[in-house]
Amino acid sequence: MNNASIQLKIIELIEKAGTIVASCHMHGDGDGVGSLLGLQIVLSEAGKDVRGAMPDNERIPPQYRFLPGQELLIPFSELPETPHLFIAVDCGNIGRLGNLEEIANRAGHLVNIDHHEDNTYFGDVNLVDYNASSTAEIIFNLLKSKYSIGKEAATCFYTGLITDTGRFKHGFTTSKSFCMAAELLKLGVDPGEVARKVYENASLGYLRLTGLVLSRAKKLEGLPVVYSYFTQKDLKQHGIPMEETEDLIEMIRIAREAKVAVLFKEQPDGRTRISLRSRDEIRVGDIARKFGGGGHMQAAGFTSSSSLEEILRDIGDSLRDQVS
Ligand SMILES: [Mn+2]
Repeated sequence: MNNASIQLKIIELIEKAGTIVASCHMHGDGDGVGSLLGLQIVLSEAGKDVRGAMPDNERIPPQYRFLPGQELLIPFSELPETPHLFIAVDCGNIGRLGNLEEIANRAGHLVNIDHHEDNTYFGDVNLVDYNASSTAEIIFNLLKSKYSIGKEAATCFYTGLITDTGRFKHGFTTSKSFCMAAELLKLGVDPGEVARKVYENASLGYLRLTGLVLSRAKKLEGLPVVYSYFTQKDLKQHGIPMEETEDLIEMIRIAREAKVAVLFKEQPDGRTRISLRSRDEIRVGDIARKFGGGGHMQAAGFTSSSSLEEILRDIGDSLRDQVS
């Protein structure tokens, strides 16, 4: 099936469904949360019984709490056990749905809408476009063919678009991304307001944590890698929840020496979450997958129980394979 017929199939499933459950991936980012909330607003306004939920009842990261539609989100305990339709957005694989995976598996139909290169096509219907800037772009194009989209949903999709493109600078930022932005602005989006809410909304504690992480930044001997770390103790000391650290790696990747930026985040269970960013031809997505993680070619991550030194050595070895 080509994308146009897949779109038609999904609209048909939405139109036929009694109850719909929708979710994004765990540790929701601007694209996941924006796509989910936008989808939920549009379908609710169209009279559909759609219930959006966050995996594992996670809270939405603070920089996205200005987005409309959050009052419509439903806690796990109140979700239907077997919805007619489950829509997973921005999820590379079904495990990314956390505790919602079981509901997705029981649903009459499972629709997978995503743009990750490592998507496993876990749905009965899969609308996956690796060349899309964001899942928000795919969902906006899907929904506008059938439903009306107002300022609130447009603001959600715009947030997905600007965060996943890194404000129109990462790969897959194309003329289509700018055309979509123009369409969303015509629907009433205030780009200044969204940018202020998402990017100029840090707490003082976050600034201090950023300072600490930057002061620890080091270059890996002989390789274009700059890395740093933070611990659970650092988070506690500065009063920062883990979900607020999603963009911290962006400060490391701007180093001229950093073709690869690595941030080690100590998890509550003692393991380490490793965030990776790259530029030029370096594919950190391959490295993350090698160690059981996933993501995009130039923005990926994995979790490990090894020490920081061991992980750095593994990353260095994998990188040498790519560079040589
Ligand atoms: Mn995305």
